[in-house]
Amino acid sequence: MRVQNVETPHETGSSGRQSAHALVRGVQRRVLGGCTLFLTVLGVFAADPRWVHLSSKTGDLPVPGQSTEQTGALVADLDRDGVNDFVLSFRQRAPALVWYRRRKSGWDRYVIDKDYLTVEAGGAAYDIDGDGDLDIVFGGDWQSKELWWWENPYPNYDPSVPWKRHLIKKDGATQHHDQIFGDFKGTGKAQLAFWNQGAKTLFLADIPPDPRHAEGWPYGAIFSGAAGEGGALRYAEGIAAYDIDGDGKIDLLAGNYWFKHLGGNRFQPVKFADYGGRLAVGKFKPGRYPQIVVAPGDGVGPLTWYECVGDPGNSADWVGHVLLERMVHGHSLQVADLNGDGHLDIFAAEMAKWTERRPDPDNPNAKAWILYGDGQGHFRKTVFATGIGFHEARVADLDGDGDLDILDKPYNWEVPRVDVWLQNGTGAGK
Ligand SMILES: [Ca+2]
Ligand SMILES: [Ca+2]
Ligand SMILES: [Ca+2]
Ligand SMILES: [Ca+2]
Repeated sequence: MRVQNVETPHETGSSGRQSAHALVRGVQRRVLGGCTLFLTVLGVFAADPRWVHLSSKTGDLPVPGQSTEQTGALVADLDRDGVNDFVLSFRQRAPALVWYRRRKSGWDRYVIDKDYLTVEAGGAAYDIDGDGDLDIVFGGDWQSKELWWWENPYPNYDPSVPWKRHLIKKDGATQHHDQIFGDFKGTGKAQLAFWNQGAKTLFLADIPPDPRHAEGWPYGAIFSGAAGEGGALRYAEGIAAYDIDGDGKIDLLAGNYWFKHLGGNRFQPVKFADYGGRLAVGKFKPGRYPQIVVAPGDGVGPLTWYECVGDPGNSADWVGHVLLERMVHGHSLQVADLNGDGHLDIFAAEMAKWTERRPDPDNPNAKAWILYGDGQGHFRKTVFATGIGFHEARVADLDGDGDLDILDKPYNWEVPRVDVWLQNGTGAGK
């Protein structure tokens, strides 16, 4: 793969910036040059969305809990009323998981797991036990060898009764940052793919026939080794699912690879980028294949999108385009048509704080961007927010009025805290 870059890095004295430059220089080795990054159009755009900002800090939503390390956020319609709800995960203090149930107006907070667990960022939702409601998965962090799922008790949501927690994995190495469900083996039933950073391994687990009574799930490695970490990126992370080669079968992506299924439990890893991170996939321009967006999650580096210019199974045929030269802990990355113009857009945002011991923010001017796509592979960059810490932000319709909203729970910036930006407020009649 190679990367096109349009901006020359500006040197400064900060170590973080130097780290970013190391990454950019790394990808610049493959620079083709002369590419125009952002289509600069002097013309009239459709009005950008108006955002109504709600926060637990101003009493608009219940406070998440007492934990000052908020790790995961997951959007799903848990109560099957057709409107999304969301789950937040924690470590440092109990409870381990809460969910926010969308009401006609506002949210009610319920505890899913009242215990103390060291939950890592990530999370996935799927009807694991096949009873019609979405169950949820989260994994343990560097202190835990465990990966869990929680059984949705629909329709009985008693705030005093937690959901039943089950073990998927209880031994091996620690840290499980990112999971996703998909039928990657083409069996007709989804499997669970998960990173295990302590083992530097990507695993694929089969849902057992009777998951409520299983002691654990059978799982096997499908990839081990480096997957896009290095430079300022601490470990391989990021996971996504999309039909990358257009053969009609869903493919798994993780780190800086996508994985073509060869049969059984065998997959062919195809490197599409030098560096991995948060991953998102979508079609940003016409053509047979989708494109892949990479943001530096727990590290510093560029925001880049990669397109296939030949054979998606050939690493050399993936070409990168740098969208933002430098993101600082760009742990939020979402692809969606935010403004509803029919073209996919990119939401990307930085953390403001991650160091536990320092009281002040590491990155006080943290930025969030929306890059509006034109459907032809060009983007118009806009700043969504400055000075707000984002971590695992999600783009979804959170109030059920048909337009896309934004969910943010910072990791340890001004915590405990959760924020929602509703697009144009909540529509009339909803
Ligand atoms: Ca719901
Ligand atoms: Ca279920
Ligand atoms: Ca759009
Ligand atoms: Ca909405």
